[in-house]
Amino acid sequence: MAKQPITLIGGGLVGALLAQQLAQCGFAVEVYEKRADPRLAGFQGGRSINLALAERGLQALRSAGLADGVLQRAVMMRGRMVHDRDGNSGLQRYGVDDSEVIWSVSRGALNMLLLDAAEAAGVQFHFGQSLVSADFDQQRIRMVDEAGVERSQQVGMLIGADGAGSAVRAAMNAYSPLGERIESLGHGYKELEIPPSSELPAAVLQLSGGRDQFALEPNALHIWPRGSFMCIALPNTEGSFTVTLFLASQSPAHSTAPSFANLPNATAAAAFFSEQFPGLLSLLPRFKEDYDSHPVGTLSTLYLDRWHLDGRALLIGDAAHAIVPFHGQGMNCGFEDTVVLANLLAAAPNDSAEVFAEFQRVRQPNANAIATMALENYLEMRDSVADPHYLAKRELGALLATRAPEHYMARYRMVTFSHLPYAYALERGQAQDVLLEQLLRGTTRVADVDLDAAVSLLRTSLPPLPPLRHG
Ligand code: FAD
Ligand code: E0Q
Repeated sequence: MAKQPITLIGGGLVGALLAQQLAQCGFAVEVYEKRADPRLAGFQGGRSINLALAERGLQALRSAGLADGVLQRAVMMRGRMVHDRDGNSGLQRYGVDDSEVIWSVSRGALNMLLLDAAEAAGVQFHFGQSLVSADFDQQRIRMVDEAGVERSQQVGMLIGADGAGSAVRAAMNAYSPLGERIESLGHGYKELEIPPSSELPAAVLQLSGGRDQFALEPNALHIWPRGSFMCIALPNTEGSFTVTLFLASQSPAHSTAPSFANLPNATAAAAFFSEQFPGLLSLLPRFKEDYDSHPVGTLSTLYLDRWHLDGRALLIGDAAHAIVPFHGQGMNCGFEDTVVLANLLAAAPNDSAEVFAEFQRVRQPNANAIATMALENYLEMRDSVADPHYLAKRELGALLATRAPEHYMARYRMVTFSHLPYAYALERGQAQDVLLEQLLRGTTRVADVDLDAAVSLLRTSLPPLPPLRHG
């Protein structure tokens, strides 16, 4: 029996990678993407926006045969470089050594690589085609192009990889409610840019000698935590950094607390930056232009009761489970989704109802878990990276991980460097945290803890960790 053709909406990161894998499994795949083809001349050279790629995303790229190509265009990040108010900075390693690092990749370059790979695998793309509605009884979709011209198309299996504002989700929800809940964080973000050193005045580069084109340490994710707001910076291959300011959208009524509403333009924001991020501001020669021309992005978590409409339509990636970005896992989670779905569909190509239900059964608990952990990480990033109790727990955890690696692994490492399900990482992290709290009761000095006793307690109270990776 011939395989049902698949229509994918959205040729972003998750859509393009899923399309490539499905085509490799022998499916006929068509992708409709709202934007123009980013590979065409004229679309390159936009602003560089980057993301952190970690083990889960890398594993999905490996299984698609694309990991090496992506890593060639990535910058290694060993840890987070925390910059305090006094201008001091220090590196907190993410993993135990250089085998546990994450990678800064350009969103645009990654998307183009994935589009090339999908096309080479036989996927047919239709760019500049935006889904406007879907008729699930007739199995027809309607699209509109940039000129406003509409077309309609018969579809087999419909998959929505059209991101957090998914039009497929809206159509499914109108046909049969999905139990949608969107929780706004109340904080937004704005992107700015640190150019390569050659574009900065020599005076601000006193401290960056030997780093070649980079104005800051290249192999780190930089973070300037300031309590209720923060900036981060990720390196780009050309020597620039993309900076993101995370800040409350609104302030309480009559309050002058910083927020995007209270800092509507670069003039207002410059004073705020020179007070809160003086060293950083000196590395942002285009601060005014960037601040005034780049939009404020919004941040929310999306929860759905149901991700599919029997066997007719399914949501994947941000369309199903958009999360806040503070663990750097949205794309990684979406990439992990694609491998699970491609494997299920390859095993039962004509039983989409069963496959979609199984996909949701496997992935939804994990999507919920990473949503929770991403929200928790925002608080951790903003405040506790400098809190003595937090630092003591971190230090004790690191000692336990060295002494009993089969029994202890920091939650951050399980999320970032293992293939253990996110739901497992959340649950195990809670159990480990209870133990650390118990061991540190009444002290913030790790030296006060009897390590031999701590290790025995760990071994008797928690089972060994499962194998960390597969495949
Ligand atoms: P998208 O990337 O949003 O792609 C959706 C695609 O669908 C787009 O190409 C869009 O044009 C298209 N589309 C939309 N509507 C239609 C329509 N009606 N018809 C046709 N096509 C349509 N994740 C990480 O793993 N690491 C990070 O460091 C990280 N940092 C982040 C920082 C910020 C500030 C934000 C906001 C997110 C970050 N993420 C990160 C999350 C990551 O960006 C998303 O999880 C990821 O892009 C999801 O991919 P997607 O393909 O599902 O959706
Ligand atoms: C990572 C890597 C946008 C963003 C992406 C990230 C991370 C952070 C803070 C942010 C989390 C961390 N982190 O450093 O703990 O590990 O991707 Cl804000």
